[in-house]
Amino acid sequence: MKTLLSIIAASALCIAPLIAGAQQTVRIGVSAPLTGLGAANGKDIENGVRLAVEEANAQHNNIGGQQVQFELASVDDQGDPRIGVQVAQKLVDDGVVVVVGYYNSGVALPSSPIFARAGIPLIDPAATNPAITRQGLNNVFRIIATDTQNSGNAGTYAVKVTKAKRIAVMDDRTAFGQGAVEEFKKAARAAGGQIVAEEYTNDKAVEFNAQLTNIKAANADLLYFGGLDGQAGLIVKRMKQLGLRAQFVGSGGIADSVFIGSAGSAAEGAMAWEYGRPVDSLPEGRAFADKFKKRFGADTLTYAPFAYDCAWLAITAMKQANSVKPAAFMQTLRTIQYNGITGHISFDKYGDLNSPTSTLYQVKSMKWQPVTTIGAQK
Ligand code: ABU
Repeated sequence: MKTLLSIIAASALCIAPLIAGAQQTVRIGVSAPLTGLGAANGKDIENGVRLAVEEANAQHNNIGGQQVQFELASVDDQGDPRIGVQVAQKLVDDGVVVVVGYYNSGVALPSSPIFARAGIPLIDPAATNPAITRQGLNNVFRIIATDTQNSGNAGTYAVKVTKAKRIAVMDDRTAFGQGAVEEFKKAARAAGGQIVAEEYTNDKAVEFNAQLTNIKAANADLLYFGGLDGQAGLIVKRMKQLGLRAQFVGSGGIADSVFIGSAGSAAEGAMAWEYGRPVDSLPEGRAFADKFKKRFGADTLTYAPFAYDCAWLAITAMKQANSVKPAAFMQTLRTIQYNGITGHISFDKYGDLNSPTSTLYQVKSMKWQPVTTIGAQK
């Protein structure tokens, strides 16, 4: 009897700490460019997720009967498709249950099938090429308007509202830039617009003399650029130097401080179509921007609110499914109704937003100011 009691006491001693302190670590992956040309936006995305993870951990969530500690597992994809594929596999090997990514559409496209094969949901805060959600994968969700929507709005608006008569386009030959310009052209032509010049560069170029000279010679009154902030800034600077007075309109990923820093005083008057609604028009937008600045000592660029929403969306799906198993909470994601910082989130059959929005901004007094918002996301 004495021996039996000793065994029971010893077993209880072993089990008790497990019950009291039962905790599991749940890894949330992030893939974004943390070095190189897109690093500022990549850090913005990473920090958006970091903030959500820190807030969730402060809540001491219990999911599936266990205390959950969320852990950020971020990788630097350098905005390079080949590196992106390698680090996607690393995230899978490290046991992440969900991934927030990408900044670059050109990285999202080849990397997303890796998560699909591993049964891991990918929630996209920033990469907007429409094909990302049209690959026949069942694990991809995107909480931001696509370029069919954003650049489509841009094309219609350029013809119908700006009344541009002679439109030039230029892109950076990335999946994003080229895709955005294609969507713009389709919409502009459908609205009766005339494309008088089509130029391209590459995403590393810093000199655009030849293309802008051609656009000037074509007597264009509007230039739509498919590319990103730093390069767009250099383009408007060169436009000014060449006396090219066409209205500059950017395709997304441009209305931020990186563009203004790059363009200097030539930024004044530039326009860009961005995804979602202006932060200050969102019920919790200002509070989010303030807490982000307090935590990281810097203003958000464009994508931190979307990345924050991606992470909270995943955590909310885990809580609703009462499971951190990807197969379980991925089902919940498909039908979720979630009110995020960026607006209401629910998905269509492709994993895209049911009600996307996009906003036209213009630099006035060296600040990006909203001009108009299209779409119904509340
Ligand atoms: N959507 C703007 C960020 C760049 C990209 O999609 O590649």
